[in-house]
Amino acid sequence: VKRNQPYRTGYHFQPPKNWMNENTGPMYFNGVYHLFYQYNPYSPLWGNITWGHSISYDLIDWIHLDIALTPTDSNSDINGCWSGSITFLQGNKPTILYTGKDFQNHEVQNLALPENLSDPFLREWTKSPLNPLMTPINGIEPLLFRDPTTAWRGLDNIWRVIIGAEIDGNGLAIMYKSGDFMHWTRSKAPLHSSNKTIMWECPDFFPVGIKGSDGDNSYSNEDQYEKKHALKVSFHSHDYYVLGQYSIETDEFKVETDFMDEGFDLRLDYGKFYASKSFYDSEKKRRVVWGWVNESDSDADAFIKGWSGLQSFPRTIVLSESGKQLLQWPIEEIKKLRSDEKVSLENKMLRGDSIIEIFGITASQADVEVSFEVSELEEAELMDSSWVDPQLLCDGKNLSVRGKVGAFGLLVLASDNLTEQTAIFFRIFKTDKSEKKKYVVLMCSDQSKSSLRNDLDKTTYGAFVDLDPLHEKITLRTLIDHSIVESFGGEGRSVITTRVYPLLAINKGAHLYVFNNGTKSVKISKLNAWSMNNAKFVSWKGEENQ
Ligand code: DQQ
Repeated sequence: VKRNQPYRTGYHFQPPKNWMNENTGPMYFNGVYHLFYQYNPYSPLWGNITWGHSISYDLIDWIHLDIALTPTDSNSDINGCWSGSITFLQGNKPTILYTGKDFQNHEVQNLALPENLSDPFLREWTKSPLNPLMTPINGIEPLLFRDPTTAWRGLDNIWRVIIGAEIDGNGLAIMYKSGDFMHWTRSKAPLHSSNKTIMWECPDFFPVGIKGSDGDNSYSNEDQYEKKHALKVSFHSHDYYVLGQYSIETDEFKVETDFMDEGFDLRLDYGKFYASKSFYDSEKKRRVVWGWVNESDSDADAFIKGWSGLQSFPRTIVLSESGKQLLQWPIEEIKKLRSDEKVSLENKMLRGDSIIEIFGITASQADVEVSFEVSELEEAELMDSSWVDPQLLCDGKNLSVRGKVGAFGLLVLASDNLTEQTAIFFRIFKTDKSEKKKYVVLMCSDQSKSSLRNDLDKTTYGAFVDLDPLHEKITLRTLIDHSIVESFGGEGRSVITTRVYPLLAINKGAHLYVFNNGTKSVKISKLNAWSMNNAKFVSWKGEENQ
């Protein structure tokens, strides 16, 4: 049914209808990418959770298959098939470990295997008769024990997996071990824990190469010295991560900085992006991550639209050159979607208080890359040492506040009279000369004027970007897709994803601008913007879904 759907996406993944939350168990197997996701087949609100299943050959176009896992068994999952992960067992056999809600609503961990490995789409999955394999005993809270990661094998050939939990009010990743993947024993020590957070949902634990993108899950002896590990966990509505050294001999994970440490707020995304999960793409030798981007409109709106929830565009994830953080970037396949409608600018001065419209592309479905240079850095406003929260800073210093170096950036999904606009911008501050870092780059995504509608969450988001504007260009890549805006600052050092629901700035009514609201000039070194074609979403019975 083609209804008027201004907020449905053109190239971000979504099922034909109903509720979707996080992706769970992405994988690449025998030439096919699989995406499973938390899915309510009956309603556009959360509930009746099953594993939706879609496949793709290129992570761009998708075929929706039948549901892979539904609640069936009173002792293991009758109240929901919640999140989990894929692990490849010996002989390259994919298996699912997932959390089930049993008849008492207790959270337990279960196993499922493909019914027929020669089916290229792996449409049917069979649950193990041994389920549940792990139950909340020995002090584990029965309602706070879920989301097993991809398991990995140590040099002793024993499998390890971690599971998100909360004990005594603290978040932790409990470790379990098994020789046969069926019988699991809880390790005394968790992989990691924190007394500064609540429940850890959807942990993700993976190696990141010091050089390049090697995020493979298999280990050799040297690996532990050459690779760092990232532990991502989801709490307080965001996906936080830490980096550290993991020893496959002792299972110790020594973190470099810890969750909620002052001054080290490492997140995969500083906007709307939760319960993400990554996988190792053995074909392209890279690690790819997806996050759940939920709605900012109301439950009543969900019924009008008939759906809720998006996946971010898949991103590669690598360790930065500095080794201090992760970098994310839209997978290269995105280029296939760029249409011939392209606009470019080069070396254009943007004076203080000026705005340029970028004509000639479909601004409601676009990919925009822009880089800025600032010559009058010395003139930047002084950073106050009490400004530690970038989100607050973006909120207080929003567009109505005139700065010196910045705000400059993009206005996306803007109406022609600018009454609606989503602003993604930078501001640069100078720190005290005695400090090592002379400039601070703030990146903001301001949704406060994104729609003339009022019944929306229009939170402004912000992040610091770890770049030196004295020696580097300030770059921004923004993916615009009707109601989702994903912005990558500083080559993927800080990412902010948001949801917006304009009334006027929809389809052909959407405009794109570059602006400089500061008093100092900035130079647009380069801007490229493309209209994006639609990705193809079909159900395997052949109907077009979007
Ligand atoms: N969503 C799942 C849980 C997970 C939570 C249930 C995070 O397994 O902890 O749909 O969004």
